[in-house]
Amino acid sequence: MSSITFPFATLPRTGNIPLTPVPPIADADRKPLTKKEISADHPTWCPGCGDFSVLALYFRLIERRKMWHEKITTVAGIGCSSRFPYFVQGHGAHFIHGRALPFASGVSLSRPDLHVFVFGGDGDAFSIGGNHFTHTARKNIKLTYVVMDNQVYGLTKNQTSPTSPIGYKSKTDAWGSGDRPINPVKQAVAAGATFVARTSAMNPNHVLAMMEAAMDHDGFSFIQCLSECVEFHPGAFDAAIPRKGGVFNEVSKEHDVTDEYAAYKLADTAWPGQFGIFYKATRPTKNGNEAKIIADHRAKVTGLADWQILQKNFDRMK
Ligand SMILES: Cc1ncc(C[n+]2csc(CCOP(=O)(O)OP(=O)(O)O)c2C)c(N)n1
Ligand code: SF4
Ligand SMILES: [Mg+2]
Repeated sequence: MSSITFPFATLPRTGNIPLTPVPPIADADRKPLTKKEISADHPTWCPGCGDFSVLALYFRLIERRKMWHEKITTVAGIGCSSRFPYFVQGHGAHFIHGRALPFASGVSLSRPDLHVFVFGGDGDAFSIGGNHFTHTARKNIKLTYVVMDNQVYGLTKNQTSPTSPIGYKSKTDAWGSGDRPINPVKQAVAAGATFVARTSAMNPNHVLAMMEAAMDHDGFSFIQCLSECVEFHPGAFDAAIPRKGGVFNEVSKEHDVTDEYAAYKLADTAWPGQFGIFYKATRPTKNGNEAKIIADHRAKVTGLADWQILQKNFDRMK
């Protein structure tokens, strides 16, 4: 048997080599991450799937806004759309079906300095994750949630989703769905989301503008992004695509985004509806509330390390 020579075996053993300190680079001098640096595996979506566009725009957002790896977290649940974090070279998690928001809430509350982005599908958000959607919205946790709404369960190959239109034929409704679909914008406004927008993956500039506005919002920002499933629900959004004879109606500049009832009414516009920011409000965030509780408490117990404060709390609960 021939012997294998490990190349480093010939290097002299030097013990602990002191590292040369590297001066930190000021943010202003750092180059933005490029698509090459932030993209991971080749996306495994079907050719033509609307989700490709959302991913490409997320990369553009990261580059445009000069966000670096240590400042972004990308979280998702389970579904075709929720494969998103696999394709992002960065911190994040492809979590449990419907549980992306609780996970992301923990990240946001413990690291309020991060931009937390959550991506997922209509099933993930409004079926199994429906309760989490409501509570994350009402608690106004600072994160951006982009629901890639294809009006179907794509990953599991064509079941009716909470946003499927009446009459939609699927494996679970062979004769056509008879259930009234939920309206994601109304759902978000009613739950207490403080930023609510609607866009379409077929309009890249608009998606980017909505993502930028959402990430700049201090609170729970929600975007319903129509994203076509070309495999199981092709043509679902043609009515909003001008080159297919549809109309992309943007929310009028006269719309008062602070008026909750106006947002609700606007969300009832006949299909394919309107696109833009429906609602935006300034309300205390859970991040802010918790930071205050922590600061007040720390002020009362000066001289103690965080672990000692925790220990004291546990002792008090005995
Ligand atoms: C707890 C649990 N229940 C059910 C499933 C099966 N499942 C995986 S994805 C999915 C629905 C996906 O639909 P959606 O969230 O709309 O994402 P899409 O695939 O359409 O992007 C379901 C029911 C699962 N993975 N885990
Ligand atoms: S099944 Fe539909 S949602 Fe899933 S990757 Fe294919 S086109 Fe996209
Ligand atoms: Mg879906």
